[in-house]
Amino acid sequence: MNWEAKLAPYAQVVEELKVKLKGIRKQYEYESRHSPIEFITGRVKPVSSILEKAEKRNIPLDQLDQEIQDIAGLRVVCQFVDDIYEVVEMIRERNDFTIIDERDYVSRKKESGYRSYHLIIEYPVETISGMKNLLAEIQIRTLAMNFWATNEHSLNYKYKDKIPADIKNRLQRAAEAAFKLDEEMSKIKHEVQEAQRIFHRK
Ligand code: 0O2
Ligand code: 0O2
Repeated sequence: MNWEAKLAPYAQVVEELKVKLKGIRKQYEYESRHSPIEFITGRVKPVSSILEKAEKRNIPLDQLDQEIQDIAGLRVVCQFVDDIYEVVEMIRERNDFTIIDERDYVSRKKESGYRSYHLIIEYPVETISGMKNLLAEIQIRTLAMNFWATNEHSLNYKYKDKIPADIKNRLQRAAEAAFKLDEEMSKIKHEVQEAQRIFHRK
């Protein structure tokens, strides 16, 4: 397979969505309002990870576009838990793409301790051979959830998905601690935002 050609439209999707989501943040900044978005990252799934996932789930190579939903991946990181739902609502109201699936792992964490809100969208992208509707995954999470997920992801990589029991236990506790941190911060959200507004004006 010519992977570069295959993945080029996905790279286009990632870049376009990054511009659009960063645009939301900028608009809040111009209006000196608290942005529900702290930062955005995006990536095209590396070919090795695509092949690994395809093999693990018995996905034929001609069905990658439909079956692997996160070839184009966007991550929206927020300060507060409430911000996650604000971002979801904002995305829901857009007319430039369609949400085809959503998973709320924020209110219902995964067994690992993972929290995040996932949206799978269908995004129309123009290519030299016409318009293509491609799937993309948008993960929306707080800074604390992101910190946890990043570290857990590294450990999964290191231990090839077989994290030793004692480390798994610690990760579960760390997930609870991250959740508590989010809860505590939510309680002083207005104080923090007020301070940030004053700082921003200066
Ligand atoms: P900004 O907002 O203009 O500074 P790019 O092609 O540069 O847009 P790339 O190379 O994919 O994006 O960047 P990467 O390494 O994935 O990081 C994405 C963005 O997230 C970067 O900003 C980082 O500065 C930002 N980032 C990562 N961690 C944090 C964090 O903890 N806090 C904040 N506030 N930002 C973080 P950009 O893309 O340069 O955009
Ligand atoms: P990458 O690029 O390595 O992050 P399933 O695997 O069947 O549970 P599915 O269809 O993969 O479900 O979707 P799901 O569960 O919504 O998760 C998709 C992505 O969410 C994963 O992509 C991760 O990025 C993230 N994720 C899900 N669960 C966890 C978790 O327990 N820990 C961490 N750190 N991330 C998680 P990939 O394929 O792993 O790709």
